[in-house]
Amino acid sequence: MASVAKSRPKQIKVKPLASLAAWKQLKSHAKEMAGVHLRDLFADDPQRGERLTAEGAGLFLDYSKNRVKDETLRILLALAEESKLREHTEAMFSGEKINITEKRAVLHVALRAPKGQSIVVDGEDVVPKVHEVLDRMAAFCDRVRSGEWKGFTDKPIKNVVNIGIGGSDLGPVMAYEALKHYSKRDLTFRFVSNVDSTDFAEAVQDLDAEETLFIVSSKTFTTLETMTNAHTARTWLLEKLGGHESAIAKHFVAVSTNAAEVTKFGIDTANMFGFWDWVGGRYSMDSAIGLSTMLAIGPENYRAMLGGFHEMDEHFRTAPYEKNLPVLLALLSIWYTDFFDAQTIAILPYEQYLKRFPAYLQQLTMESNGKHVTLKGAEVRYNTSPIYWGEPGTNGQHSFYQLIHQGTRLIPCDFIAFDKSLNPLGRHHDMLIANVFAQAEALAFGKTAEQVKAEGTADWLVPHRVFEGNRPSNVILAEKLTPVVLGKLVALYEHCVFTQGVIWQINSFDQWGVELGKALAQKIIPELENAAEPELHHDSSTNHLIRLYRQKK
Ligand code: G6Q
Repeated sequence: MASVAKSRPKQIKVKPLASLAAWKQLKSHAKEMAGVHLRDLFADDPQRGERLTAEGAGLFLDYSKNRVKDETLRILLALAEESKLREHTEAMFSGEKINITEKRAVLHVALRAPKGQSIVVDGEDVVPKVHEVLDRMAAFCDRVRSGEWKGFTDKPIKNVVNIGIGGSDLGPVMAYEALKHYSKRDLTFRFVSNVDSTDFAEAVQDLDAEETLFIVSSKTFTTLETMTNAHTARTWLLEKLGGHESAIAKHFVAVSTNAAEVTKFGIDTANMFGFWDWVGGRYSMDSAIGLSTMLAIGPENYRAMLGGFHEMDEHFRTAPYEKNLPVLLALLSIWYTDFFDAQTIAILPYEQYLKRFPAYLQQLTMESNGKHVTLKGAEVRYNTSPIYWGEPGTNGQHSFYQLIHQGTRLIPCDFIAFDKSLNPLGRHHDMLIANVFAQAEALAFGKTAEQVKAEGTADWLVPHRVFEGNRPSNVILAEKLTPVVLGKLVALYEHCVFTQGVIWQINSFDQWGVELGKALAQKIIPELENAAEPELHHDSSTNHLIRLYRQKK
């Protein structure tokens, strides 16, 4: 846990959100927009589908199927200005300690800053340090990928197991899956995160220890799940390799900020790749936490991915807000969350390789902006982060899309699709993309009772077959899923989350909400394990559950 400031550090001065002129205008404007249908908005403006689009860093955004008029956009953009988004953005990019509750800079943008750029934190330029680690990672990856790095029995590495959780797992898993097309296929990758022993057991059950490399990824190197799994991996490896402690150095490397704990574990710090406290866990997939990604796709592709991140950083920082993709996405999400009472946003990638992207975004969005107090510590009087969720298309269409089309809730959707498939096969890609466009069209325009009747539907059946439409969506298009494009997509949502946080006036960079459960688990572990019946001081339900488990285990 970070050191905590005694008094609240200075912040950029902004009036409380509810008292901003734009916020008040949005309140009354929302009443006006409640009855406006997308059918009419499109009918009134034949150019709408071309006009309400934006392009940034090579990504194309069609946001025309949102329940907005020009006036809505004008006020939303004014809200960004009134919230001093520019000033906040500069504060982040220049390394100010904007994570005030942990007294830390928030500098994931430095992880992809090109050589020669300078970003100073506490009097030190961090960009050269970033590149030094990247160079060390590249040299290591080259050795493993070429077979030069040998295990204890002199065999080259064939299997890589990343052990980490949360920010030290979700990014690596997502990126590995997303970029599998570019990966070295004779290396097997596994990811172990859960403290449930099944996760580890299944990950290694068919692996040869002599050819296996474990990456212990943990910023703090104290996380319960990761350290438990790392010790289990250590025992597993030693058992298989005749108990020789010296095997550890050949089969374990670490990614961490905590050199002391890494050494205690037995990993040589020569095989440790560092990062810094200004990289938040959920913003760390492009730090050394991406070591498994680099091993999979190679240093060149990895650097290309960083280039994609950086391009989106520059777009976010410099593009006017009316053409700024992260800002537009954020403003639209706030519009629905706070003025239409939308509880969730669906992320629907029409690209099989992005199957873990929604899960990755769940942490990025909800751990960042699932907050109930402002930076000043006041209870918020509006909704903050919606629930993000999703599955890749077209699978979702055969399950939960029913609710999105005809249910009682408003669920804004982000469709993500690509002009080209990485595995073109016959007509598959046209069919896939036809489904993206069809879903967005169906959600927006629906099907009226008259249309249903005109198809000869029996009167009693008509209501069941009506689609009311007016359900908003964004369509994000890119050429094809490359490392560069993945970097852009992740940075797009990172800056969207940042913009949301600035407007909601919350700290997007701490996560105190995960602490209480962790602390209670530490208390309960000995109560489950002690041979003697422990004295329990929980509530009656927790006490009862503990006793039952002890009887039955
Ligand atoms: C992310 C969170 C959290 C963190 C994990 C793993 O922003 O802080 O998900 O990444 O708890 O932490 P360690 O990397 O320290 O093991």
